[in-house]
Amino acid sequence: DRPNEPIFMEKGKAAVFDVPDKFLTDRYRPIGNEVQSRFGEKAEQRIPVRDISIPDLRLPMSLPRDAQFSLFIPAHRRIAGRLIDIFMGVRSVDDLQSVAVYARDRVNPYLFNYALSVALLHRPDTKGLDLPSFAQNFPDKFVDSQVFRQVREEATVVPEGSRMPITIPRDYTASDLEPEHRLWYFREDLGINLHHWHWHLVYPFEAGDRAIVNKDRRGELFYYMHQQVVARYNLERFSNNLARVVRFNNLREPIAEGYFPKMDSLVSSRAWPPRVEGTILRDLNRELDQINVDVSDMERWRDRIFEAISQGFATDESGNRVPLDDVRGIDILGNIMESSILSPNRSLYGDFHNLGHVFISYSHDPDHRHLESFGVMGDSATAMRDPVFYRWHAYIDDIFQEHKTRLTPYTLPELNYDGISVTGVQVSPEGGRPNVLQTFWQQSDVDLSRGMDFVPRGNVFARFTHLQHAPFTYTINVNNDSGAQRFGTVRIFLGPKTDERGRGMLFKDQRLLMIELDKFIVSLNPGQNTIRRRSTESSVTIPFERTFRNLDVNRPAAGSAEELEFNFCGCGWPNHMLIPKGLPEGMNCELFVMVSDYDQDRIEQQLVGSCSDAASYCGVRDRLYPDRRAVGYPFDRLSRAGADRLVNFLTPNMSIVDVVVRHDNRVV
Ligand code: CUO
Repeated sequence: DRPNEPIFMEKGKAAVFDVPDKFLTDRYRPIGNEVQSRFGEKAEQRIPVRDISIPDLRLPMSLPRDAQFSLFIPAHRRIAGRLIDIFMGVRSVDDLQSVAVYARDRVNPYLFNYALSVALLHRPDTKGLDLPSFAQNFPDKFVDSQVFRQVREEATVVPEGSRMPITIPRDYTASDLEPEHRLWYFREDLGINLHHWHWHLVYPFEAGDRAIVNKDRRGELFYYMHQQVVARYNLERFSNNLARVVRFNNLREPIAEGYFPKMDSLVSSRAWPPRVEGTILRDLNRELDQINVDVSDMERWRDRIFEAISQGFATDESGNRVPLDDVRGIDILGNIMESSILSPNRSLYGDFHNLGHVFISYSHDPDHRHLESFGVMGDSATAMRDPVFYRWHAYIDDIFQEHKTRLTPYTLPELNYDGISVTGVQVSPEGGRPNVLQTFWQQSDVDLSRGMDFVPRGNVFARFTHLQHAPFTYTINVNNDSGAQRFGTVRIFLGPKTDERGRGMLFKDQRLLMIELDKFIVSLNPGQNTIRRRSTESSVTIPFERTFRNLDVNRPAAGSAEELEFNFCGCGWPNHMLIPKGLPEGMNCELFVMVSDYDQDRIEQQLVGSCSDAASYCGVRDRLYPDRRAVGYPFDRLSRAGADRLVNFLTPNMSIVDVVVRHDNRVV
């Protein structure tokens, strides 16, 4: 809580930890003035901290307390890696607590929160601990800064219990003059940004302990999660009469889109810098961040990556060939492009995607002459707010697709499931017509008090508006003619029926716009089977309550097994953003359902109690990715010859149905 405040120490202890003058009340007490204590007698629980010999924190402490912190900056990564190692290395939870208490008052708050979160997620003895929502600790990364003044006013004037939520305006970052602003509800959505921050927390690209990075298929998931983000964004663009996002493939070209975040950092007390329209990337030379890299470095790395793709192999540091084949190729390429420490050759292929974030986020002050920090693209909690995020990732995805289109298309036996046919598909929204999905606006409250420093204490809520849809149920009829019980994986995708000009789409274009809605295993009895599945059960999403975890509705009892599951699993697309907004007159889409052969999909492992309910984009904690197929299957490759449209691609175990997504512009 309250990242900028010191930890309260009982008398005497402060001397041991030696934090001079950090605590306002301590500064006044020696001269005899009575100052109101912020913690005082109201503390319900006092936690004794063991006095241990503290590891060397000089490197983590080299980042100033009031600096911005970004994992995209190589120097910051090294600092974070050191602190993670320290938190991972202490022997017991008690010792971790002592080091954490000590570090909390000395280390930059963003850095501290990140390193401790990674350690708590990865230490075997802390896996059951609750991580508070990041948006509650650092609300400054998620909402309009004007809210904070109102929150403080409310807290000072109104007693707890009578406080009313502060309403965050619906679209505060730009006006209708800016067409890109139509996408505000997607780019600035709390749940989407939390998902992205959490994904990168679960899949860090650098750490002293290689095991933290080396998770099953992490490079492939980097490709897939971001590919799906771009696909989802494009469906939202169609929902706003905008064409597909234009990839940012010429690093010398001015960036047409500007972005003005309207956010202030509560840690650095500085505004997040904006980027004006037409900004050009320039060579970076920032002494403070130890960054000295040219745009031409980026171009060289990109050319080498393209060369590896076209040759079908990368070259490792010893000069050996690393094949980029059908199975492992995409995972290796993901690590090369991102890049992570698993890249076979970082000196050759560089750090293309990460430094793209850095170049863009420093484009307003590339040589630090204005003493400005990075823009929103420099932080995984804020990057998705900026329209250029999608242009950058559209380009990254385009390079991945360069590899994917070179793979052998799936053959009929790789797609079909002998004896199994899908004979009918329907979606039924609650209180609506079949095959018509309904979206609308909803308001939810988030408690900001954890991240803010004010007295008297107590909850203060911010109310914001987000997209929502009527929950729906899939009904899928499957015929099993094999004469025996069989198992299948049901794969459900949604895609646009037509392109931005209203024309039918070729498979090679449409496959890139297919968004995954769900994936689950079914048992099929001989004969007719009817499968029913609710949209809230989606393997892509986490439940609405988990995104807005302070709401207390449906929150499991403290200490219960359900609570552990509830707390672990912050990674996952927010359920309220499962389907695109659609259009008032209805957006025409195609819903695709496939039942694949489970014998070829299966991964042998125990999944119980391991946080597997948003596995499609996030994988499963401490487990293998629970699907043997390439992620994105069957849309990750080109269609077989002669099947240039989705309808020709279908085998008997697949089916499509026309679905309309209709938007009601009211707050319901
Ligand atoms: Cu998630 Cu570029 O990797 O933001």
